[in-house]
Amino acid sequence: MLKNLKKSDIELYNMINEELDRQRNGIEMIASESFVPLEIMEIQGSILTNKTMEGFPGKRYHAGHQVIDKIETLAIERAKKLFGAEHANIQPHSGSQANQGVYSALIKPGDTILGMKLDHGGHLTHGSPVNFSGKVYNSISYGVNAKTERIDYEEIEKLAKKHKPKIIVAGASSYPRFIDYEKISIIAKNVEAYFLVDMAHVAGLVAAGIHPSPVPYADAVTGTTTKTLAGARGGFILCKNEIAKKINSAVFPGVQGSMHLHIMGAKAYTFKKAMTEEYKSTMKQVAINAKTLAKELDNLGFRIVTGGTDNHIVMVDLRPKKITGKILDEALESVGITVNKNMIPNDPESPMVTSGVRIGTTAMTIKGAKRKEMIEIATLINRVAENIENVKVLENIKGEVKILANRFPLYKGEL
Ligand code: DSN
Repeated sequence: MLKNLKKSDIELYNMINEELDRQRNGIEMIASESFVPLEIMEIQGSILTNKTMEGFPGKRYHAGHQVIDKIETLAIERAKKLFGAEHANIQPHSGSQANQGVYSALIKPGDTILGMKLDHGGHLTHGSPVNFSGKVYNSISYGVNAKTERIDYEEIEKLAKKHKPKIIVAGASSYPRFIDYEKISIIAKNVEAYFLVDMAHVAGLVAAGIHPSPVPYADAVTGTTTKTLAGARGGFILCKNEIAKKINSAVFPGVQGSMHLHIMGAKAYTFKKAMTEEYKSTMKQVAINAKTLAKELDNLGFRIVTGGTDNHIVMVDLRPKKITGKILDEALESVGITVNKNMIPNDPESPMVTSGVRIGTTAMTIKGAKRKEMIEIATLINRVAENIENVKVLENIKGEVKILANRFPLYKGEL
């Protein structure tokens, strides 16, 4: 795929190959990652990248839009069909920009938004003080119940009544359980707030019918075509027809200028692929694998946040093993297992240290891993956790990781 680059920039070519080796020989368990089909890389590397285009199909600011109009319409229609949505905007460059688009379509700077706390599982763009969402808007946050570690719907209702937010946001980046979208939509309706669901992490599971869909309940739903959708690197917005015009003009010209047409083409393919039986059965396996991994880690003495998982995420509390997220994250990386340190609810450690790690099963499931491998991976993780300073044991585990990873060749003979 990179034969021309090899001739003109060997330094960069070698770096990309170094990363390919890492992806091939390691066990990838970052919850927001996946391995994309070759078609996605073909489209993202296609001549679509040459075109500049602003506006929407039939209403453009640059000439030469006939084919692009057809491709964007194809992506929009597929997204609507896949999720049963009235309207789709597939232009956001990322999930963050999709959220920015929805906020700027529906509310004004200084208005109140109510979203999930970042350290309880939310996302930066749901009102974190270090993000535009917490700087531009008056951000109030809800969290999880201290005992159950599940979303505290009573707290959402109390905060909504007290602060009268203009938008209530549901969705998370490190929450392993289903979210009751209907319940939050009723709370939003009662305080006359818009209801935004950011389903970036679970969009693929929603598409496959493994996870409840927020589409019937939310005014707007944002997502990414990466993560569980396992396709193009970008964002999208679904909404009711009633606010479609506002959403479109908030994305362009409100938040973005010209579109990324190579990514838009890849989004059209992502939505088609997500309608296939093959994709649905992979997503089913993603959820089975996450449940298996959670159960095995629990058996091995880790504490699983909320006691299990409904999606692709396993949140692990490391305190029973007397290590931090930072320590385990680094030790796992040294043997080729990639996870990320992550705050757990009411974490006594700082975000750079943390008491937990977040583990996701999407990428390895796409490679072909099943329950058997999840049991092996849990054992490997436990051996690393119990031998953090034993260089010899870690070296042996590194070899075992490579053997396991290579049972599922990535793009073998295809690149
Ligand atoms: N939100 C980040 C994550 O979940 O890893 C990246 O999208």
